[in-house]
Amino acid sequence: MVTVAQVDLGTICGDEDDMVVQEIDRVLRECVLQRRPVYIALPTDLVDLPVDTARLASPINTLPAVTPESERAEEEVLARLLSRISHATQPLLIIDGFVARWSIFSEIDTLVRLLRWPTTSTPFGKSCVDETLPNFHGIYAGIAGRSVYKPWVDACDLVLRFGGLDSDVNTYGFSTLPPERATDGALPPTHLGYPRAELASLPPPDPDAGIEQHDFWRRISNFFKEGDVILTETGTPSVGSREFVLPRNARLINSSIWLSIGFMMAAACGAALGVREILQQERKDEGVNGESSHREQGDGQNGLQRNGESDLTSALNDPPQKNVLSSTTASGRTILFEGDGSFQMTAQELSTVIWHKLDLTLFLINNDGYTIERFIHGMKAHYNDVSRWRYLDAPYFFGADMTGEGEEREWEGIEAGTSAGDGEVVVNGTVNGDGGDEGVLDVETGAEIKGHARKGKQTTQAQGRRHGQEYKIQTYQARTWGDLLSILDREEVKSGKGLCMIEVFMDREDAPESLKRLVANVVRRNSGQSEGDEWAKSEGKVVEEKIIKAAG
Ligand SMILES: Cc1ncc(C[n+]2csc(CCOP(=O)(O)OP(=O)(O)O)c2C)c(N)n1
Repeated sequence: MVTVAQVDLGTICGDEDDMVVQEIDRVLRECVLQRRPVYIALPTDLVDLPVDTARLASPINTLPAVTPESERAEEEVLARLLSRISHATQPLLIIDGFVARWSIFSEIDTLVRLLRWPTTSTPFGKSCVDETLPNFHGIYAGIAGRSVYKPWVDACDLVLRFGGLDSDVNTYGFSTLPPERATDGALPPTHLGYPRAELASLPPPDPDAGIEQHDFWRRISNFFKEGDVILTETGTPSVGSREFVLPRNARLINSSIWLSIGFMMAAACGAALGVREILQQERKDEGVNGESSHREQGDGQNGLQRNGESDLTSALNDPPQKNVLSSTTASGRTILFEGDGSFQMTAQELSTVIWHKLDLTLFLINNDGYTIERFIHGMKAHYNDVSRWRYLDAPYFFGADMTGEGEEREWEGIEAGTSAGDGEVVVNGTVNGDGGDEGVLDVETGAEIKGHARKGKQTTQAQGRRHGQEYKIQTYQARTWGDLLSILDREEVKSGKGLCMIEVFMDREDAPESLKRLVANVVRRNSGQSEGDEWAKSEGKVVEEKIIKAAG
């Protein structure tokens, strides 16, 4: 059953209107209490039924029912737990995603600080633990993670997991579920890695280098601010985002169970609308209280600059993460990482974003098709290819007014362009590394006149207007780290205001390391070989050593 409570109001007789409102309250209570969907069937002939409004005066009781039995059971569990906690010699905390659904960020934060145990997260639980804390060691990825991590976790004598979701994706093929019995014997080394310190010690990227999956996801963390809402679409963005190093009170939304591609584009609309409402509430409150609220932004930095041990430790003194994003914690930015294949499923939601003038920063990962699927099955298979869209033209198509005052359009760096006469340029360009794109472009607009030409690099800025209100549209393309860093350095991009689309080109056969490991392990398992140990000898081990070395 998908829903946790149901009622068909059509089965209640028309004159029992009190029963109708009681039933609605009962179902809504379960919805809030269990944080799960419910179902209310409302027949059209009941819509106009007058009901007594007296019940609206008192809020629905959403506290769980407490009985003497439940209290006794709670005490017993607590006593057992406390005894295990005080006797644990190699304990671990795993913070999973239902922590977000139950809004217990602050409670979890307090526990993590008090215990100071090694703490890890899961794909679904990403952002549920304050990643600035010194005892945070990134996501535990089981057979897809670092070779040192799994044996260490398997040797733990106590693993406490909060908000667990046991889907295959969230548990890396069930390989992260704690073993049933503790293991005795010599303990393996405890170097689980410190993502924040590793990010800080990465040397700057070569500006001329192409953008690759192995370090893009970690490096892009420098763009994040406290209180950002970040969404990552199923595909390499979702897998890659497990490498993010998040500031405090950032919220990461991904799918770790159903994985329908295109979902995040629509979800980003909802998230951006929610962020706007939170901020509008702030303005209303200011009006009521006559005082201006200020953002709780900690040290005023994005929290990523911390790297030394003492700096990391000082994070313990910072205020805990908030249970609910509020006008004082939300940055106002909604940031979506979306693959080109996924974007093609629900691109029309961009129209909704534009229509409602939502603030959205959209990183469109253009790797020419279904890359994650290529790795799973059919690296060169045609069914993993998609049509090559001109993604940055989408705002025009979906109704953005780009003709208003203050428009500024530039077409930069048309590759190997030679003049082909009045206002035209011949292009011998390379798109997605496969070369050979040729054609003629209009030099003013970048529009294709003949052949299959693409713009080398397109930068568009427009101050559109709709119903008299300004709504900024920006579009950019990044093929190298130099391109990307200069885009991210622009104040108007950092602000997160309006719609900002950044098309990031990556190789079609490139994937995050953990995806490569997972696939390699699954292939090995399917062919009857053992998991894990084999991996240590393979290419992934070399990459892992490089990361650890870079982090000192
Ligand atoms: C509705 C739906 N159709 C198909 C799939 C299978 N699927 C999972 S990921 C993926 C490809 C995603 O491609 P893209 O968004 O371009 O991301 P990439 O991995 O290439 O970066 C597909 C087709 C799915 N999960 N959901």
